[in-house]
Amino acid sequence: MCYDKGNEWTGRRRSMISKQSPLPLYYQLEEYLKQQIESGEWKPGDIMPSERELSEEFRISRMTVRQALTNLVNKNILFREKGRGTFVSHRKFEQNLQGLTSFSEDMERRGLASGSKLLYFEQVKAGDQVAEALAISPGDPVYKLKRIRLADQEPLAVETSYNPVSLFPELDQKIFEKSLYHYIEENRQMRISHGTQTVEAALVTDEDAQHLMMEEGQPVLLIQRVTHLEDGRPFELVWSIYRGDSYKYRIEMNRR
Ligand code: 16G
Repeated sequence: MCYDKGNEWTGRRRSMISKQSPLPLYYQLEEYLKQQIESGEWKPGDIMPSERELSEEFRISRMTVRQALTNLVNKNILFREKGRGTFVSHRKFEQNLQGLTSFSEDMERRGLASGSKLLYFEQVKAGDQVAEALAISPGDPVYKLKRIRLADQEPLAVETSYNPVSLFPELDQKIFEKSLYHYIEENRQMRISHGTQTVEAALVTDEDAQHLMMEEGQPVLLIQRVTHLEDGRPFELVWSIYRGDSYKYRIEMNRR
């Protein structure tokens, strides 16, 4: 992290906190630090200056600094590690629960480059659960694949999908290295219409922790989706595991 950027910067920073302002000092510092993080000056994983450094830097009490840092920790913008210090948290992507979008579309909307790393791609016989979700018979062939979904090269999710071979006999791994939804709608000219999704909390497995560059046992969001074509046929059953520190869902609610 570029904490010490020389005297000019130090002076500019100090002037961000004004004792003349009607706003409380902790709040001014909190807003200032938040803005530095949002602008990318401090990046996820960066260590924050210590309370002592900040209090000397901004000429405010350590109590005030502590309050600003604690508020940012409570908002998950920063996190503390015992004996190590305070760090900038990973960006949390907010995902609206209305609308049926693909990972590629979600990333594009955020101005990020979406990517996929295919871990495996194979044809297997559908088990009972998969067959039921995809409205096929047990034993029917399905594609089974697992891919790491990347946002600007950073792993954000791991997805395990099942797709009926009968619907797409020609699918190959190249399609999953890009966008499945794009392929279905643009190349196959089929219409994706609706889906059902559940979201639950889980702890990451050792294997997925490695894919997502997380510590094992950390929280993740486990999302299961079944998606249908316009004629009602289900074309995918997907389990997505999103980093708990990177993703949150937003639900708009109307009372009536
Ligand atoms: C999203 C979907 C997943 C779908 C994929 C298609 C969730 C939780 N899951 O990741 O079900 O298969 O998008 O993405 O949103 P693609 O078109 O980029 O391949």
